[in-house]
Amino acid sequence: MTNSFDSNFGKEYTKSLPTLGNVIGDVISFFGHKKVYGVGGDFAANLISALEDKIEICPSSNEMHAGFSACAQAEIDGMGFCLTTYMVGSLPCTSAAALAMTEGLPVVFISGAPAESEVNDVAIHHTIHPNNSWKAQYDNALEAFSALGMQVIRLQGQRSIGQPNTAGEQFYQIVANAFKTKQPVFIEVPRDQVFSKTQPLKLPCSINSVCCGSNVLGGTELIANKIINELNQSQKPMLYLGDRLKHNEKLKNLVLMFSKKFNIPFSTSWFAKGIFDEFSPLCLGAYNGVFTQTSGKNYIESQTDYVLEVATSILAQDSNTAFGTGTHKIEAFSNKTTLKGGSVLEQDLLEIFEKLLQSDIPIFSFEKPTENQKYINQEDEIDFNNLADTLNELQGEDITPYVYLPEVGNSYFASYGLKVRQANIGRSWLTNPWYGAMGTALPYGRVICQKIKEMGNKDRAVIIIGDGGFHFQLNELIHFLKDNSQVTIIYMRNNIYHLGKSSDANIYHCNDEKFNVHNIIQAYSGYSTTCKTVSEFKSSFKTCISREGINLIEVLAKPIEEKQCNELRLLNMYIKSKNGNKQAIEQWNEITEN
Ligand SMILES: Cc1ncc(C[n+]2csc(CCOP(=O)(O)OP(=O)(O)O)c2C)c(N)n1
Repeated sequence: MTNSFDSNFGKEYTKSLPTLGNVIGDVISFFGHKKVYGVGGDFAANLISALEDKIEICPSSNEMHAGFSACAQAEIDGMGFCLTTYMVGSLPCTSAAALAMTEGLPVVFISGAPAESEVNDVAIHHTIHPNNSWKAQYDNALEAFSALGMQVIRLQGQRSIGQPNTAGEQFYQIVANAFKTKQPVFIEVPRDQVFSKTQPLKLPCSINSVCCGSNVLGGTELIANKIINELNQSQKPMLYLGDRLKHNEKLKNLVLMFSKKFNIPFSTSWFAKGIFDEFSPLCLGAYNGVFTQTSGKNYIESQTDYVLEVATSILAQDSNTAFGTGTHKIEAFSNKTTLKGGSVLEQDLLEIFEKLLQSDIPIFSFEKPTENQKYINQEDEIDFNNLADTLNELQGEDITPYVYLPEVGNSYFASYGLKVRQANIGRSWLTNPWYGAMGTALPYGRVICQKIKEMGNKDRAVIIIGDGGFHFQLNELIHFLKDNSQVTIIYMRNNIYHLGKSSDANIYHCNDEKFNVHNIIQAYSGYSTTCKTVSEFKSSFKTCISREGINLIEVLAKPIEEKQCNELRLLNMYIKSKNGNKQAIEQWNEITEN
């Protein structure tokens, strides 16, 4: 099709037309990003050429890792971008896309695709069909991502003489939608369209103007009045904060100002861990019923007389509500106002908190309950049962915030015992707590290390990971080396996939006694050591966080009951009691009755 736009819109307009590749670069930059994570391939080659001068395209060790890194980018920077080739490259990202859907992350998965002129009767390599197929199929990746519930699009070229294509605008609109809805999107870009001309965009003046902005939900005044009324009758109110605050810095700051102005303490859900400073005099820690051990627990359960719950999930999520054990006192709290937030970008909650901040509310007297001092014998073996307390001692003595990246497995559950500082990068505990995919800690850690460096090296990245989890993804270490990242990895070695293990079947054996992790770390020019006792661990940890590059501490964890963390012991007891185990039923009743 000819590009005879001149006679239609005039020469000046024609001269102003950018290429699609240029617009894609501008839109990615507009949403605040100079980085994309990906793996190349022939269908993505034109996209790479078009973007490489504007945007840093960070290579990942495979596409799933690129997708996970883009998820981490969305967690800390509000939006993530992933670039792959057609089908063989995009399909491995479906796991990361599912994670992004579940965790509410606006990640843009961009895939190269066959040229529009290539789409006809000929089967193209990387498409999915056997050699006896009767027809060519091109849309499997679009359908696969769409099946996850995501918005998907293949950008379209010019269709009408004189009318330039609207592919640039299509790209902007779907990316803006990801931003507004906090959901991932999938975009295929036909390779012949990358250098074709598209209609020019006039981008909004800032990211804050992307959304229509106005809150169409009414009743703010009435809701605020109800809360003011409740607060005026209360002596010991509390805020209970959910993870939907993680992508709304403005609302998060308003809520914190509100808490501070009226001296109202706050607690968070498990999934909102890492967003707030748990060392703050107003923070009662992350709460999850019987699984909580903080000193704040008693205050929450026996002293609080009114709860204002903010930005928690619409649907109750089992692991965030004490696994349905009925011990989550806030879930069933009778004197509670729940503000879930229904409007785009929580505009309704912003209005309510702006109003509350100006209202006539008493200043409450609150003093944080003193921390139960935990005694740790420094010569005890270090294991999951004392790991969190040991790290808490280290973090308590160190003003440099640690950014914990627990991998799914025992490490994930043990990490709920950690007390976190407010990190300079905005998050001090980061994983995929709800989706629970193993294989993310290193692709996430890589992004966090880059971010820490960009922000002046004021935090320390600490990955806690089982041996099964480490072996899932250790090829990503090459990028820590290339990026010259500073990281400490706590390698909890028990030679099996322990969490969820239900027999001695071979499938649970993820490691071998003969495996030497130090040789691997040496290959990545890193430092490593093995620690047996708490005191050895503490001294090695201090060395690791002060060294450049990759650092690893091997902990020889024992997969036995006494060495498990409290959260896991309870969970296992609960599961056993549900399965009719008499001793477990008795133990469970004893714990939950008081
Ligand atoms: C992608 C993925 N595969 C499988 C699982 C199920 N799973 C959860 S924890 C776990 C074992 C973890 O073992 P390891 O990393 O060695 O840590 P440990 O629990 O032994 O400390 C498995 C297989 C999962 N959550 N995600």
